[in-house]
Amino acid sequence: MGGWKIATGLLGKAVEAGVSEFVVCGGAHNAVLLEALARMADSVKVWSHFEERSAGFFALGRTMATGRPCAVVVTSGTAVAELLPSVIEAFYQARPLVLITADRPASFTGSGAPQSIVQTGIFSGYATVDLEKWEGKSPLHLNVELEENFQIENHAVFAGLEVGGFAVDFGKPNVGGLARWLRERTLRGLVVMIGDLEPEEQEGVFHFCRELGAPVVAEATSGLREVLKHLAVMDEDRFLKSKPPSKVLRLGGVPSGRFWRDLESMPEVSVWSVCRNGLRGLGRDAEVVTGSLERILPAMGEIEAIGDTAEILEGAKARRQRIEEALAAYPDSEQGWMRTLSVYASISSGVYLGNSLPIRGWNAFAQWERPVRVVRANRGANGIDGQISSWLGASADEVDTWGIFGDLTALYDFAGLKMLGQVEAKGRVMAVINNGGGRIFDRLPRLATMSEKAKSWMAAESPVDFAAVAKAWGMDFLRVMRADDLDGFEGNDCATLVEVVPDAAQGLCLLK
Ligand SMILES: Cc1ncc(C[n+]2csc(CCOP(=O)(O)OP(=O)(O)O)c2C)c(N)n1
Repeated sequence: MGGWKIATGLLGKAVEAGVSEFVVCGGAHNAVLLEALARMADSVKVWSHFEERSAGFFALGRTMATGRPCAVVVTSGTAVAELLPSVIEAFYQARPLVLITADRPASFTGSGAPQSIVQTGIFSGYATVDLEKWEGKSPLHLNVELEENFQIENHAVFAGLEVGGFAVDFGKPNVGGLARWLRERTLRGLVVMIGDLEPEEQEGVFHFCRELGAPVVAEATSGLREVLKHLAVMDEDRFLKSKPPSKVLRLGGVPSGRFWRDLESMPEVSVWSVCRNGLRGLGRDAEVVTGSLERILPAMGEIEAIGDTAEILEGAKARRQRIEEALAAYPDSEQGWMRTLSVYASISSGVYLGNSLPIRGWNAFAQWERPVRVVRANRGANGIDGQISSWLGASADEVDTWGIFGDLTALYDFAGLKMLGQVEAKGRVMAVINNGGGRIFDRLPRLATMSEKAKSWMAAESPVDFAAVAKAWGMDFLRVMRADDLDGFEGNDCATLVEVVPDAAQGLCLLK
């Protein structure tokens, strides 16, 4: 069969399986796929990139925004290998990222010919290769052998092709077991931890938590942090470690906070998770109910309110007060900056948090008054790669949208800024917290025992002129050090890079 027929046939199948957006990175070996896509451009959306690692993450961002499959189309060789990080992230987030990779004809495989590597199965268990059995809730790899030369045979191959739906079947989750476990009374009670939620899951989880009345740790990415404020534990990492509950119910993605990790060494705490990817998120024993929350929670029937939570919630008020006082005293600390940025971002259309420290900072220090429903992050495998791209993909159509990134995290993905030319730029703000490298490691207890040399390798300080980066990509630029430097700030018609330089000394005072 000619290359044209193979290419159009494959793209047609992808469309039938529900793919309506493609991110293309060109090369000689996938040129036929690009040409075929150019001829179907009215029925599908095509984004164009040059760097495959970023493109994979941009496509992942699109799946976050639309809930539908998005494909990335790349040439052969290491271009395919560049997709591995986004495939892994998509696997753990249970997102339908589709990899369409051009391969050389079979005779080239393993021959050492240019740009010929072994591509079949390169993503191992992270991507299925069987389109027929694919359920649309994980990565799919379509590797296709193509000749370099092709002849265009039929201009209207895609006429009448409908974008398919994709059915998700979660099988039979153990809802009865979960309901019984919830009803069991225990000495030290229950805490609900809520991670990333899909937009359609938020409403049900909100009502469930309100009826249950148990103390809650709601991550920003749940979209429920502010509306469940009256149940919030506050300063939970410290508090829950000192007074662990008997039971933890996790809803949605894996929580970012310290206490979730502490659960590894607390086998006496019984943990149940309800999540889409069916992974328990802990190395130790724990129960999992697999499925989307809007399906599982109603199946549990009536929810009985949990009693005796007054002590925890009363204590939470005092803990909240302490945090407010510290933020008022040290507004230019990194924590103070998270508060300030959250006030601006809370009147935007949504915010993306690029790495662990901004996520934890937002969870603990962001404003509590205005509900922020759209808070996104990549928490599948917690990589700091591809973050700018995921943000741009997830918010591509949105005006007034914010992304907050660590300086090292931003550095990983400058190539991702290429997409600024194709996404909505109005009011877009990329805030970079420039604290001189990976400061999250300052909190590692074992750091105290390490040599100065090794510590400097951990932080990986890399002086970067962010003004020059902004200029290179046509962004406005602003550098701020004191909280009031941002007074009166409004987004522009083009994207703005805001470099935030927190006061490290204030941060140290605040943490005391
Ligand atoms: C791809 C990848 N490499 C390394 C890590 C380990 N890691 C986690 S956080 C971090 C440092 C992040 O630094 P920065 O973006 O400056 O943020 P900060 O911690 O200072 O907020 C590193 C290297 C990772 N998560 N992902």
